[in-house]
Amino acid sequence: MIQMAESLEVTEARIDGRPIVALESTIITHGMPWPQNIETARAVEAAIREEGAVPATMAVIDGRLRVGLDAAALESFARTDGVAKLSRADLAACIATGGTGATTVAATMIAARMAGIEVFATGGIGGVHRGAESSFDISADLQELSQTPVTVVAAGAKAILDLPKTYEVLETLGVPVIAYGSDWMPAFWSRSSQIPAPLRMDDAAAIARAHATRGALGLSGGQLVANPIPEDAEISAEDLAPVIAQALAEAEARGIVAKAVTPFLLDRVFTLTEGRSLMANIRLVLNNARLAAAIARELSAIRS
Ligand code: PSU
Repeated sequence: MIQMAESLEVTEARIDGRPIVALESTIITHGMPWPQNIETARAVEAAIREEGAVPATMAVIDGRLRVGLDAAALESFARTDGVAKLSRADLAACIATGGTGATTVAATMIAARMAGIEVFATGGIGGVHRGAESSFDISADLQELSQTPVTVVAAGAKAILDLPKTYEVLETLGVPVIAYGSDWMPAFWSRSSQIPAPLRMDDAAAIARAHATRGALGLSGGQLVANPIPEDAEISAEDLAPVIAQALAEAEARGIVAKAVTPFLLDRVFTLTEGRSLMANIRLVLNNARLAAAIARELSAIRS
């Protein structure tokens, strides 16, 4: 049996039938530097509570799958160096060997499904890396969205990726990609990618109904809700293009591959934008957390 350890707050919310929003932990350990990582993790949890839902940050600590971390566990996790990055392929091995690891989008979806949580907020999902036609580097997040019934709220896929190919793969996998309040797909740090949105919805209730309807139809998999970064926080795609190109060239020159690619690129973009990318990343995660809480509230109303 898998030992899932729930935080008191999550257990109480479950008993009271209050909405719960899952959060991932790779963004804390691999996506942002200390101390902005813990500050963001706390602010995201607070935003979800303000919106009337309860946060459940997922992680594996000493072989236990944690659903919701208390303040002390969150801080010690954020301070720990060298934590493993867990996706679908390594989640079981980490639990079985008593290890400690941070959950990516894919692993967080698996944990959320086990815990009965249907809505999850993050910054940006993984996707098809640029040059994937030779490297074959495609994030396991995409497959997970096609298998696991969790609605994931993100600012689209990260702009370091090949966005057109990422959305092609999601289409092939039958994943609903819903832009929130926009006809265009967002591009993580920028509001628009110039890629038309496959679906558009303008309110949380519609997104919750679409989630519940997929379940009623017996369709496997979740939904990707792509929520554009707030206007006053965005970095223009023109400003970012040369930065991303330089970061990608450096990754190639240094032979960075597999799981190390995304954290390396995010770190280089942070340095090359003198921290602006991190400020934007924090704002978009907060924005996603609020929308996810609203969707979770609507879904709880449907379920009750
Ligand atoms: N959102 C962010 N920063 C991040 C991530 C999401 O704002 O670092 C993480 C998520 O855990 C996602 C991972 O699953 O990046 C993608 O990694 P990869 O490309 O190796 O699949």
